[in-house]
Amino acid sequence: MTVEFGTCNLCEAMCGLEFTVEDNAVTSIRGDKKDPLSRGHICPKALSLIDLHADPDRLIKPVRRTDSGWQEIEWDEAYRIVVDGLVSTRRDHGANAVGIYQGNPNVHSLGAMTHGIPFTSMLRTRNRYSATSLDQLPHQLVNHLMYGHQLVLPIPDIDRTDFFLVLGGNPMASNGSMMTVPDFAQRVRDLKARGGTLVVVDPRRTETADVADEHHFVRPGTDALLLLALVNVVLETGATRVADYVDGVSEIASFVRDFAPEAVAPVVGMAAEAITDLATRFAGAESAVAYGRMGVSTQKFGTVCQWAIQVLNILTGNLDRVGGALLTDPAIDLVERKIVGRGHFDKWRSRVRDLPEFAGEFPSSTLVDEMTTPGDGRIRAMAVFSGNPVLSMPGGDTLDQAFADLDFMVSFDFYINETSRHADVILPPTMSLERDHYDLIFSTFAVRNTAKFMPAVLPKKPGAKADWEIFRDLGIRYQAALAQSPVDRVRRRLSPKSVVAEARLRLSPRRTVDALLRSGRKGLSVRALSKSPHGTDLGPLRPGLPAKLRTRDKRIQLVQDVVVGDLPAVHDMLTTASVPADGQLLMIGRRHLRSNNSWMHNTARLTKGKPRHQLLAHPDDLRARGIGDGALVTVTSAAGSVSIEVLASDRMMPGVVSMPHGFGHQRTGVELSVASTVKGPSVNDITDPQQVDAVSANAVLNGIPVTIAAV
Ligand SMILES: Nc1nc2c(c(=O)[nH]1)N[C@H]1C(S)=C(S)[C@@H](COP(=O)(O)OP(=O)(O)OC[C@H]3O[C@@H](n4cnc5c(=O)[nH]c(N)nc54)[C@H](O)[C@@H]3O)O[C@H]1N2
Ligand SMILES: Nc1nc2c(c(=O)[nH]1)N[C@H]1C(S)=C(S)[C@@H](COP(=O)(O)OP(=O)(O)OC[C@H]3O[C@@H](n4cnc5c(=O)[nH]c(N)nc54)[C@H](O)[C@@H]3O)O[C@H]1N2
Ligand code: SF4
Ligand SMILES: [Mo]
Repeated sequence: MTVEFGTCNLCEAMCGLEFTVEDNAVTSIRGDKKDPLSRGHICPKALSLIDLHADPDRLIKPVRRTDSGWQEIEWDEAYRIVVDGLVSTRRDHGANAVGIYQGNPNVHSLGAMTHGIPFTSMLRTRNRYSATSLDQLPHQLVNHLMYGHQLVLPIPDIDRTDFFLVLGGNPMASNGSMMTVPDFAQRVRDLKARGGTLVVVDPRRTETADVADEHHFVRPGTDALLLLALVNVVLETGATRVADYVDGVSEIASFVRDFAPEAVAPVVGMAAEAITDLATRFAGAESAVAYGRMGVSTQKFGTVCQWAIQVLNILTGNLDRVGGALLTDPAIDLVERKIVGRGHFDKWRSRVRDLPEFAGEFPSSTLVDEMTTPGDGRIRAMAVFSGNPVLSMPGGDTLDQAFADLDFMVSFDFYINETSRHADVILPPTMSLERDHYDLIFSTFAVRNTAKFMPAVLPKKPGAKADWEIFRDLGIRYQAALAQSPVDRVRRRLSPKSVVAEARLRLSPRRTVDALLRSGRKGLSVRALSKSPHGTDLGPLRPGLPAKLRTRDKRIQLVQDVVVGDLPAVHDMLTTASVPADGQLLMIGRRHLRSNNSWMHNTARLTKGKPRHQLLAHPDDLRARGIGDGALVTVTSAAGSVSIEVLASDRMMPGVVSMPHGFGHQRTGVELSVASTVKGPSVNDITDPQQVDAVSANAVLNGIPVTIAAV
């Protein structure tokens, strides 16, 4: 028996874990009390790493879809089929005929970062999609515009703040996002113990609202009004503390003049006095920070919301203040080292709906159009990397059919899921206990600077490959096949860039991380980090502006034309019928501690307990429709309808219903050995791919008008 230490990669919190290993198996997992960031915190998901490792349904070797079912094949054969499929599609229909989707777990895997990215760039397609545009695209766009780089993200200094305002985030269930914050609960207890205040704004009284000092309901999709009103009060009362590297304050004052608390209150659903009071306390606090997550990103005015949050923090002097929002100093600085580019916006547009790219990706809400609309440039083949678009993207039903209609498809996944079931070949990587880990991404978003290198805890199963090995093998074969392709057009595209990419593929993630650490400022290395298996503490976040700005003039311009161009539409909510039509309700999403997006439903240990898929609705809304608690209802939106049980809950704002995403597993006939108790339809059969944030084209997953009726 040995005891090993490492990091959980299942969500953004980066919890330190202590593993007991016996006979090549992990027999117990505990929170690592000595981890300087997570300090022993752990959630129920971490334990299910044991189940994932042992899961008989997990693929170890590649499988091919045949008329008589799935067939296990050797890696060489799988590579040959995949290279053939990708190269022939590119040869016959052009590089853009191959689409790619990079799902959420990509950013949680070191190998997918170091090797998946060079591999996907070899495909040279403009049809790139990812979970970004179902999620945090407005954050990245606002960072890019205001701070000059998509990853220059100010992080709430939760451990020192006096006033924490959370809009549309539920870290008690999600464990934090765009803010790596393990043990949120303890951090909130500490905040309160030092006399600080936590305020939550959410259309549902969430688990986070339960631990807050104050919770305000807000009508879904109207946060932009609320935030502009908060800015209005701050400016009207002269409660500003603006740094000298900020431009545009007087213009902002004129933009927000029409958004006084009295004007927005009836639409937002909060009293005008409460809005004024919130703004006054926020601005008057020694330090304060506003933070908004999924609920304010994946809604109609996602970009305006994220922008207004920055404006509020900046005007009140809380950007770059201890206890406000601070930039991080990760050991591997993706921004400073130019490992990730600053991003670009609207350099080109999508074929069917003319939607803007961001950092070379099109919005996921238009993937379905690009797959189904005939014509030059239509997607004929897809490569899906750790994702499940059929359940995670609006228009899931149509996508299901679109995936079935492709000429060729490959999935990189260790499960046959609702999307990969359409693949010609599935390439499964090892799971996290079997691979080295260093968190490149979430170290950049953490509330404290730390660094940890986790060596693989378990050996690979016989015949298995790590994701980086798959990308390496496939990338080299793909390049070779392209070079032999008789089509000149293709050969000319074998640029020196591809040669560099191939060289990068040959370096293991461990060696890549080591090289990056050694060439960094802190004189670290994998060896040095390995001496501190619990993690190396690099200290609290520190102020660093304007030096750390990536804007060309090292200044912050508050007035961003592409964003303020959407303000008239925000203003329209005050005059037009923004409250849904008679009988309509507004639907929002939901996450639970014992769920993880579209997967992990086949671990009995994680999913035990009462069902969690139901539509939550306020008892008054059910009574008004003559619907009993527990009844089966049809939920209908502009995009479609699904049937689901309702659960009466006075935690819901009246007029609002909530349905979680990631369900809908029974639709497909994907059989699991573990009897899954997880039932419920996929909410993305009724979210609408046509509804996007007008600025960024991010998906609208919250604030969807629906009607409900008893079945
Ligand atoms: N309506 C609605 N829709 C939503 C959301 C919402 O709130 N509401 N949330 C959105 C958000 S924020 C996100 S991030 C997306 C997530 O949606 P997706 O990007 O589709 O990601 P997951 O659902 O996490 O799917 C993960 C797949 O990756 C596989 N996987 C897990 N780990 C690995 C690995 O290490 N390697 C490989 N190759 N595969 C792996 C799993 O088996 C699973 O099949 O959903 C979005 N969709
Ligand atoms: N256990 C678990 N943890 C997870 C995940 C998971 O699936 N399960 N997913 C991970 C991923 S991919 C992500 S992106 C993060 C997301 O992290 P969070 O954003 O913290 O998680 P959500 O539960 O989606 O929180 C969104 C909140 O917004 C509220 N909301 C909805 N509409 C509105 C609105 O119009 N205005 C306001 N103010 N609020 C609104 C919802 O009621 C909800 O409470 O969680 C991560 N962590
Ligand atoms: S909170 Fe996230 S990182 Fe921590 S144990 Fe749970 S799933 Fe893992
Ligand atoms: Mo996400």
